[in-house]
Amino acid sequence: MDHEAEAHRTDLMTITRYVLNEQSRHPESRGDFSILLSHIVLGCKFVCSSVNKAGLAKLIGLAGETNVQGEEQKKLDVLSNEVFVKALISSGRTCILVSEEDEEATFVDPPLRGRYCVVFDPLDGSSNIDCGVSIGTIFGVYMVKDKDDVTLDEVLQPGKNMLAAGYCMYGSSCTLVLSTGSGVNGFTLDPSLGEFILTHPDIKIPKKGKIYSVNEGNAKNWDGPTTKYVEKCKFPNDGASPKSLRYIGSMVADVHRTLLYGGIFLYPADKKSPNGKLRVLYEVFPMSFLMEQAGGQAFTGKQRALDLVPTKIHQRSPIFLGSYDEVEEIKALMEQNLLQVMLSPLPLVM
Ligand code: FDP
Repeated sequence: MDHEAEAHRTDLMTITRYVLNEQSRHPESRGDFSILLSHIVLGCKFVCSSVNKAGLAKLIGLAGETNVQGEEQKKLDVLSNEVFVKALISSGRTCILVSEEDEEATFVDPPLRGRYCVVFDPLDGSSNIDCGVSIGTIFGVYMVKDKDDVTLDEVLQPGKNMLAAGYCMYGSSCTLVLSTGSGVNGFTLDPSLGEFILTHPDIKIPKKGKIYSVNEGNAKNWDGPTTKYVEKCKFPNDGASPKSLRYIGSMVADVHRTLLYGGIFLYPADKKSPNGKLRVLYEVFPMSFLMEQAGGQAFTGKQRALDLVPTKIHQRSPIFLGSYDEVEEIKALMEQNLLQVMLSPLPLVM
């Protein structure tokens, strides 16, 4: 046995070590955030293990169905929600939870309350579960001033007020990408150790990208600027090469690729869905937070995504996010269109 190599293997930057290091940079910190994060990490590990076993354990049946043992089966997204709700409440550090799976927000009982609100989608991209495509958990964290006097307004805040955001992707490997407001770091689960190891330190998105990612099946209902932008990706008029199209249809996977390789991910408004499809609190905000922290941008078509003030917990918004220069282009096209609309005596055909 190569003892030296083994000893070297133990000198790893685990997510726990990373968070404790970060905590020590804030002497006033009481360690509450580190505890909260360790519970989020536990939820991710649990869901990762369930996702990996899904095909074998027949966890992918319909919620409410019974399996051969006569036990009620839980669909993976229902199970993942229960896992995260329990993990977050048992941390003793949360006061409000907003989950994609629950119509109403959960107010944690006063004896178990802490200062954090967590907004999350426990298993995003669920239409991809049955075919084994990458899916993920997305989360964002806000902090309240007074945990004994909390209202829903604590989570109806612009994304720029989030303290932290991240996602965990259950794919060919299990990768947790996190920002606590000073850059973005990626950790990969080492299944033999059961630990997330820092594998992608200080992620920076390339300033320009060669990939666009969108559901082009909706193209006939897009507005003018979106159509123009995508046309330009395919038929650039400046001598550049056309961009490649990559669309998995699972936000975590599409955003993860965008973050690492650069490019743009868009889920725009269209005539059928004027607010787009993706949810502000637990899809648009956390991903926009990560993009900005990695040097990219996120835009709703009208404003910086993180400036949006949601009025409902399950509100939707169009989103364009990714490399700085790509989002700049979309912004310019939107602005141009707005100017034309203002100057035109006749309404433009969308
Ligand atoms: P899903 O419906 O499979 O849960 O908001 C959920 C989401 O997936 C995102 O993960 C994904 O980016 C988007 O919807 C895909 O929507 P389309 O199928 O309309 O392209």
